[in-house]
Amino acid sequence: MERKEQAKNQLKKMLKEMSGESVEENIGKLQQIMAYYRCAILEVETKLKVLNEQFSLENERNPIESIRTRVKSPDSIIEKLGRKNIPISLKAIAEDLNDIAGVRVICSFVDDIYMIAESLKRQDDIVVLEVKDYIKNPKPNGYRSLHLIIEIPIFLLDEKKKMKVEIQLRTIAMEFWANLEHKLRYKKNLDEALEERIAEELKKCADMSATLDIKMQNIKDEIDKE
Ligand code: 0O2
Repeated sequence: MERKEQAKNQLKKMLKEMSGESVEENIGKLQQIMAYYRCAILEVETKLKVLNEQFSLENERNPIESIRTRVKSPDSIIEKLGRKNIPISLKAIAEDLNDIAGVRVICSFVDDIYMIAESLKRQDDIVVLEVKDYIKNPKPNGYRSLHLIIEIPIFLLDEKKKMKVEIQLRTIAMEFWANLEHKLRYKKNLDEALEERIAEELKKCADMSATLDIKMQNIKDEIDKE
């Protein structure tokens, strides 16, 4: 099925599952909320590009390797609300999920992650609602990243709206591991023993990637001292 068609069907499915509200009433409102999230992503992306530009002017290198953005898919919204036992509604989509708008920032070095995060936190139109530091405290499976949930204003024709955006900051090594782990997690129907062994192997890979990040950071620090 074509991607556009698939997205439309997912959207219809979500609207049908909204209790007590008709599809016709909701479609416009839902499209509007999603557009607001897309605007919030644009704001955050611009801020990140400005920081990257300024830093590279002063230091002759880019701390940000790449930026990826996404608005959460309807299927993923349904799955997450289900996981959190929250009934599907427009209110839940507007207020209860923190990561409908997602921005992923891939940095060169671990220090760059904290430098970019601190810089964003200092901006006076951003409110940091939550910080999850899975770099200092990795998840038991080895997942590492710095997550910020922020609130950022978007300026519309005649109003200002505060939107939540999840920013995930990671190094290239963290991104490599998280992407492969994510893909492997979707391989279902593995027998229990094999699943356990794979989890152990993935944890070892996560530890290796953490060591690699430390080594690369140390090399950079040594060169910077010269
Ligand atoms: P997707 O498809 O990436 O959107 P919260 O959002 O705070 O209410 P949650 O989901 O437990 O609750 O938050 P957390 O732990 O900060 O994780 C949010 C996101 O981080 C996930 O979004 C993933 O993108 C990523 N993530 C977290 N743990 C892992 C992990 O073990 N492996 C990988 N590969 N990614 C992880 P979603 O909604 O799960 O998925």
